[in-house]
Amino acid sequence: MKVGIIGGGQLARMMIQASSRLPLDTVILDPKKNSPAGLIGESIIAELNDPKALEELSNSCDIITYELEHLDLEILSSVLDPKKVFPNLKILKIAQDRLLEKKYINDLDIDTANFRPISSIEDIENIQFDSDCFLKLRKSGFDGRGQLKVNDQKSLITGFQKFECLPAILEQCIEFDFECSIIVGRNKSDEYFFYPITENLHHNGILIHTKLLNNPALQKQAEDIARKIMGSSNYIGVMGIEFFNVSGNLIVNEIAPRVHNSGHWTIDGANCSQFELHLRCITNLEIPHEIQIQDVQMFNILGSMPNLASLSTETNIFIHDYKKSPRENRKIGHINGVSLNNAQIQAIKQLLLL
Ligand code: AIR
Repeated sequence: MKVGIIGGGQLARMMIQASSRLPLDTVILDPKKNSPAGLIGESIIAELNDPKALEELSNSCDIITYELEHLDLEILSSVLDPKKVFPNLKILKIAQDRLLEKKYINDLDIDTANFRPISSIEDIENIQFDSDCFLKLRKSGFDGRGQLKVNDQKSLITGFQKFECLPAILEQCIEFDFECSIIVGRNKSDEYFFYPITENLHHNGILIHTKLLNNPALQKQAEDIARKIMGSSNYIGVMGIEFFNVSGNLIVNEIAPRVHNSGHWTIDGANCSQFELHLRCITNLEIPHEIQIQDVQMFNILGSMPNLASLSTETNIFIHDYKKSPRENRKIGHINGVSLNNAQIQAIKQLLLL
């Protein structure tokens, strides 16, 4: 069986690495010859929305998945056989658009931050601010891009103009205790595999550190929310759901219809990584019925690769280099540490300037 992956970034790279344990072949579609995934696997080199290349991918594969959500849905729908695409294009459409996403989640009786659509300067005229808000582009923003904090009409108008008056939402800032997420897989037989929720620390909207949360009450809430979202959308594959924890109540921040950065710890800390789980779910390979988890944490490497030689001899520290060129704040690798001692945590934080 062959799986086609749209996109050749680090998420595709880690899926290819996981596929070596499975009876599967993979091919990616990416415009760059030396994309992180293209460096280790077969690729079709073309733009992600090139209809001919998508058709080639579709014809040569039994199953199609994607590793980023900012894709041209019209082209995907016209070229790909929807029976082959997982997660389905309906949930991709929702996850691509912050307004549709929030409405979808609220319609399931799940809480999000309060929001309102902003499509024109007129929409801003009657807005009264009683707290800080975020102006967020409806489409194409991730890792803190396409977001601005605003606290009055003037800053909102300036922000909206900075975003070229593109469709946006105004979202109330949530005063949370901490941010957390769950990674969940669901297969075609409606079986679920839940990882433990993790607490996530962000810097300027970019994830920097993830550690396991042992909190049965929050875990149950997160699993219930995941079941509602994934069951109602007939979701097949792995999904990441990000939350704000407000006094023990989980509020959904956003969903990712793919493997997710806050699940990278699963490579070295679980019996089945999120990448393997995703491939198993979408190809109908059996998924594990029991979960075995180690005490693991994950640190993102942003910008450029520091000299990590001092860590490479530690047998409980695993360095993952995506082989990307350096760029400010770019996710270029991560470190997983199993049962780290305090000295090791300090050493990692120092090397990564955290
Ligand atoms: N990605 C997808 N959605 C969010 C993220 N972080 C991953 C995918 C994608 C890559 O980040 O693997 O291909 C793009 O990273 P960059 O640094 O090239 O923008």
